[in-house]
Parts: sequence; C-alpha cells; structure tokens
Amino acid sequence: MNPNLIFSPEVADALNENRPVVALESTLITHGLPYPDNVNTALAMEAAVRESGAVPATIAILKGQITVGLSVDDIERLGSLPTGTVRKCSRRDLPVAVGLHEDAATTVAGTMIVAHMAGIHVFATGGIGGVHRGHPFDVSADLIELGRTPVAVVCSGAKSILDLPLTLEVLETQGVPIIGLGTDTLPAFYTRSSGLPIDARVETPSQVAQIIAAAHQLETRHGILIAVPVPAADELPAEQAESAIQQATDEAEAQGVHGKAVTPFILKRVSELTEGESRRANTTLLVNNARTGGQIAVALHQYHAQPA
Ligand code: PSU
Ligand code: MN
Repeated sequence: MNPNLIFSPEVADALNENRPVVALESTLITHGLPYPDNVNTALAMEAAVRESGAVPATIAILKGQITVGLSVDDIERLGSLPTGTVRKCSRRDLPVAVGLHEDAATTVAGTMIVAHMAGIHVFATGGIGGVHRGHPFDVSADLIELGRTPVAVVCSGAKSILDLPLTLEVLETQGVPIIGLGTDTLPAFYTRSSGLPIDARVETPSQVAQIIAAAHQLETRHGILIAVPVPAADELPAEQAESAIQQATDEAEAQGVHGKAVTPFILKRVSELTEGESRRANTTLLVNNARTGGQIAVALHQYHAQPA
C-alpha cells in the first residue's frame, strides 16, 4: 500500500476484511455545489452507499495527506472553506498538493488515481469532465485517466456544457467502455438522454459487476464508465438546461476564463441561472449514483467471492 495514503478506521477495516467500498470525490464539494448544499449532498451520498450495504470512502487531500474516508468534520470543513482556497486536484496537481502540504479536492481523475492506489474498484460521482464546446483541445484529464486506471466510474454522463459527441470520440480512442444501466444513450446529467448511442446496455448492477470482473480478469488496465440517468421525476426540461448552459459558456468565453477554471465557472453560472430547478436534479442524481455504486460494489464482491 502506498505510504502516502491515510485511511479512516471504517474504510481501513472494510478494505482489510475485503468488504465492498465505494470511492466518492471531493471536487463536487469544493467546486461543484454551493455551501451548505455541498456538505448535505456529500453526506447524503455516503448514507446512500451505506444503505446499499457498502462503505463510502470520500477522498481528498488534507494538509498534504491523501485521505481515504473523510470524517463528517473533514467534509464540513472542506465544504465551508472560501471558494478558491482549496486546490482542485487532477493528476498533474497531486504531487504539488502533497509536496506543499495543501488542502486539495480530488476531481474524477484525481479520485480514480487514489481509489486505485487504495484497492477500491468502484467510484460514484455526478458528471465527468470532457471536451469543452468550441475548444477541442481542452480535454479533461478525466478522459485520459479513464483510459489508464482500472476503476469503474458510476456517473450521469457529462453536462452538456461539454461537447458530448467529441467527448465520446476521445473515450473511444482511450478504449473506455461505456455501459448504460437501463439506458442505451449517454445521459446528459440534468437530462436523461443526450441521444448519443453508447456501447452496451444492461439492466442490473450485477450485470455491471460481471463486466467489471471480466475487465479485471483480462487485465485490461483501463477504466469503465457506468452511465446512470437522473431519475425521471427530477429531470430538468432539456430547453431550460440548454439555454442556461449556452449563456454560461458564452460568458466564460467573453470573460476569458480558461484552463481548470472553466468547469467550476460554468457549473456555478448554470446553477445560478437555473436556481432551484437544477439543484434538485443535481442532488437526486448524485445520491442515486452513490446508491447504485454501492449496489455494484456489493454485486462485484459477491461475484469475486464465488469459486472460479
Ligand atoms: N462536472 C459536474 N460537476 C463537477 C465536475 C464536473 O457536473 O463537480 C468536476 C469533477 O470533479 C470533474 C471535474 O472531474 O469537474 C472536471 O474538471 P476539468 O474539466 O477541469 O477536468
Ligand atoms: Mn476542462
């Protein structure tokens, strides 16, 4: 085990006893949702993982220590720090945050790296990064990480702040299977479908676990994307999501926002522009994905536990 990692007692016990664990990210806490929604949602996600019989491991870097399994106090502290004081930590930021003993919140890419180091196979979040609209060279490191790190990422696709067709092209090039759980198209975060076809559709967490187990046996060494649409009752009307996203993207362009600041800027503006409407969709899908991640981790555990 990597000596830089520290574990909560609960996560350490679960991993030692080979019980199912689900990784959760922290950038959605520091850069994705406003306080106190962020803290409440992070705790609701942990509760949903527990309800499905798995142990949640929220991951972040606290004063340079890569921490697997934040306490409630850690989540409250990270979530209430002023915006911009916590480093957003993707692959390239990890050595900086650790080396300089910083507080940092892991993105999908950063969380995948740590989950893999810790021996956690399933990770649940809301939306992954992708290729930005109008900027085909702004490709989130999340997509490259999915191509190189064997962790299954349960998500609701990506927000259409991104260029979704180009995002799918990059995932294809990176060799990342996209499995729809109850869907045959890529979900677009607030809305259930982008209309874009994906690789395979399955109906149960246990079928997802079968695919993850096969990838482990084949030693393919890449990630798998598990796409779970937002529950229908809390879906946002497509036109409403689209017009807010268009306006936020135009504003980012006009204000010259670039690099790692683009995604947080657009997330913030979209949530301001859609007010409460998007908040419900956002929270519902995050908690639903955490619950689904728990079910997949439990199924994977049973699958692995069976004699070969
Ligand atoms: N998309 C969301 N909410 C988020 C993010 C993306 O709907 O909170 C966060 C995730 O942590 C993701 C990161 O890994 O933004 C992607 O940032 P970038 O585009 O800079 O790679
Ligand atoms: Mn980006």
